[in-house]
Amino acid sequence: MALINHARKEISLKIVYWGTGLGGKTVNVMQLSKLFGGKEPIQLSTEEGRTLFFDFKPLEIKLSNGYKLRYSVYTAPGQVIYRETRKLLLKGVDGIVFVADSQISRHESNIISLKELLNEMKEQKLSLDIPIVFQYNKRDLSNILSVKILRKDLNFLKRPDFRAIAIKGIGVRETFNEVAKLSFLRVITNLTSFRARKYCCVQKRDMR
Ligand SMILES: Nc1nc2c(ncn2[C@@H]2O[C@H](COP(=O)(O)OP(=O)(O)OP(=O)(O)O)[C@@H](O)[C@H]2O)c(=O)[nH]1
Ligand SMILES: [Mg+2]
Repeated sequence: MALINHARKEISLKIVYWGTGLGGKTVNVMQLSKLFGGKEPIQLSTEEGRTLFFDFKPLEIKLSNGYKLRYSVYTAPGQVIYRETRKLLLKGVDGIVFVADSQISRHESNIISLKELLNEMKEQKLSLDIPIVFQYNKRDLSNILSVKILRKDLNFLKRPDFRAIAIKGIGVRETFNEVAKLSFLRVITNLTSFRARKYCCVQKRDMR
């Protein structure tokens, strides 16, 4: 859930990169660091470079009204055994990037990972309006599925999607920009309708 601090003029949002093991989530976050600069990502990984708990990257964007948008970007470890860690990482999420591995051999794992995400969102009663952006990664490899098939099998909710070669930084910025924009807009929309509801309640009370 977004944290809004009007005194400090800060809005903090949590973004989680989710997807099957070795799909390219950590590479995305490392590329974000190159693209946006700022503090180096914090990595908690095994010796082989597999994410153990999460990777974390803070990002800051200044708005024209003087407010700062702070994004806390996490990757959820993709290996099957880290299910409990993934669950924890979804708490308070404002936007999700689902990184799919385009390789034919990883298709089943993508589907399992997506099912787990949707189940988990349901279990944790996370709102269905939380933005999910799809990224079809590893488009540089030869043994990959067409985007048409990936869309049909994974992105049946028809959310925004992007092709990527994360290792070369291709599609990384576009994917992040989209989830950053959508999660921010959702917070603003919810805030506005909350204020409107509050105003309506006051009006009704005054009319009694
Ligand atoms: N060819 C190719 N390889 C990629 C691409 N993106 C990532 N990789 C490689 O895929 C492997 C796994 O990438 P990671 O970013 O560590 O994957 P992950 O999703 O974080 O994996 P877990 O932490 O185990 O869940 C690494 O060897 C990367 O170099 C890509 O676009 N193309
Ligand atoms: Mg990783």
